[in-house]
Amino acid sequence: MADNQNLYHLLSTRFLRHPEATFVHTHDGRTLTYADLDAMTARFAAGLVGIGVRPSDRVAVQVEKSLEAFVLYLATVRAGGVFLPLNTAYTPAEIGYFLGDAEPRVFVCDPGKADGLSPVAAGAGSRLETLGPSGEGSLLAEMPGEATFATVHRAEDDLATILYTSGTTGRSKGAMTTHRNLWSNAATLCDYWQFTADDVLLHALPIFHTHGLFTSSNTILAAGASMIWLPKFDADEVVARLPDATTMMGVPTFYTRLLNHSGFTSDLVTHMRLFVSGSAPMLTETHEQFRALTGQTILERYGMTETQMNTSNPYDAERRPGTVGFALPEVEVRITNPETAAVQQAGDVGMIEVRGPNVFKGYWRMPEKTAEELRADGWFITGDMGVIDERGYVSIVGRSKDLIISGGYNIYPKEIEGVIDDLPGVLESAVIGSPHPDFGEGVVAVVVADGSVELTEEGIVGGLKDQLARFKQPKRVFFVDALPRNTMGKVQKNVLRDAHATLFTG
Ligand code: MLC
Ligand code: AMP
Repeated sequence: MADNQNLYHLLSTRFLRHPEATFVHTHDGRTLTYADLDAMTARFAAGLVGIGVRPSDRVAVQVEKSLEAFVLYLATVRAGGVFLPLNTAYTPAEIGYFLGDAEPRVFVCDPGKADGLSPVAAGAGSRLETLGPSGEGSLLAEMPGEATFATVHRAEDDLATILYTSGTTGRSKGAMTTHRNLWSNAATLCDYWQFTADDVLLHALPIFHTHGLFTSSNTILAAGASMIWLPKFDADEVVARLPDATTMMGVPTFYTRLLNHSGFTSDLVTHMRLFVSGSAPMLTETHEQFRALTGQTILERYGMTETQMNTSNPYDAERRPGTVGFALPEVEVRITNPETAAVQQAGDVGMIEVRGPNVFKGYWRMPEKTAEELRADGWFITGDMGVIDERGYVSIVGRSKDLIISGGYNIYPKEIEGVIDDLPGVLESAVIGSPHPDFGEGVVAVVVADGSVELTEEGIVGGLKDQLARFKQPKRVFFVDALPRNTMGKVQKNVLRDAHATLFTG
């Protein structure tokens, strides 16, 4: 049999070189070594097998960030299962779709949400377990006090995780990521960003997305480095813990909030080795403010759920604001004409396509969607428009997909419009993103009434409450007599964007 390609096996081969080294400091004062981590993942993996998780079974999880939640990810992978994390903001209606589509063996939710979610889990044939932020709930009672566990053998192309990403049309798609995908990106980023066992990452990202779960954490595990584990981004807490860290990764909102914090001074960060930003465009102005205050240049990189990290500004050479740097080692990036698929020259704007060991396997149970976006020869069509300059720096100049990125979360207007259009009294709607000083973009809905019921801004937002996660709900709603359309009948969102361009920025 070929060597075990299980991500956990590959990571632990590295981090167990120094089992006594610190893996994590939690916000509530716990410290774990890598030996502790290995023992804990063994217990959790044995417990998961005990409750029926077999290789390739999905384990879906919607819980608050905690050390136990992170160990659940590693243990699922160690047991050969497929980890499926879900945003804590999703409503039961949204969760119902994911569970119905993925049919997980086990669904773990917060104890406080169990009553509402138990019919949803039952409907999908999933066993329900609970896990709270302090380890409370039913799940840990299933874990043996001690266990040895032989990491389940996996081939490199076997699935390790599924992360759902919304679509520009219709249903959310489960991006299937393999052990090889995760391992290659972890090993590459560890080298490219020069992580060593001496690093301490301040981890304030959520762990239900690529950025917090893979890009940050797997890179640390590959380096045998340590983390300061915060439950969420809180600027006061980050300022208090930065002196103990050497590096931080975040979305642009983290950095704009830090720049607005009076305690964030250059003295606080002179010892820091690296600040990384991604998941959303960082304004050049933010890059410049950060550099002026701290003397450090944020390293911006570009990734996505389907591919993890694609490009990065260099560690040692010039980091150029407004660009996302070079294709990572082993990753190919090209620009194509969106209509003809012809490969463009340096300097020409077009569709960004990506190929490499980081590119996912396809969308769960959606072969047609997979074929639309993933070419047979391995190139993934990202939906981002970009340009590569003579020196190889990639810049993202727009998106061909109708997408809003708010505080690093992707929001697909189509999904919001569908729910608004179903509200009584609505004829149609258009959802756009407007520049927002905190979130980068803020969601705005423009609604046309059908005259049957009187509509108000509060009424529209209230009508979405049970159906859409709060972060997706419009921050403002406007009413118009008709949506602007071009001669083809297509809604002119650019006209609406222009009309509301300074809504949040004054
Ligand atoms: C919270 N709210 C948001 C929001 N986050 N609204 C819009 N966009 C967001 N991102 C709303 C809440 O619903 C609430 O509304 C109010 O803001 C305050 O909520 P909160 O929970 O206190 O917010 P806060 O903790 O301040 O969260 C903001 C944030 C968080 C920016 C810290 O959103 C965050 O951690 N974002 C990171 C997302 C991320 O990890 N993305 C990576 C995707 S991977 P109200 O009205 O009820 O008060 C990817 C690939 C790659 O893209 O390249 O990395
Ligand atoms: P997601 O589907 O949540 O993984 O989001 C991926 C999308 O985020 C990409 O397709 C880009 O549109 C966007 N993105 C990620 N990093 C950056 C960045 N540094 N600059 C601009 N956009 C980015």
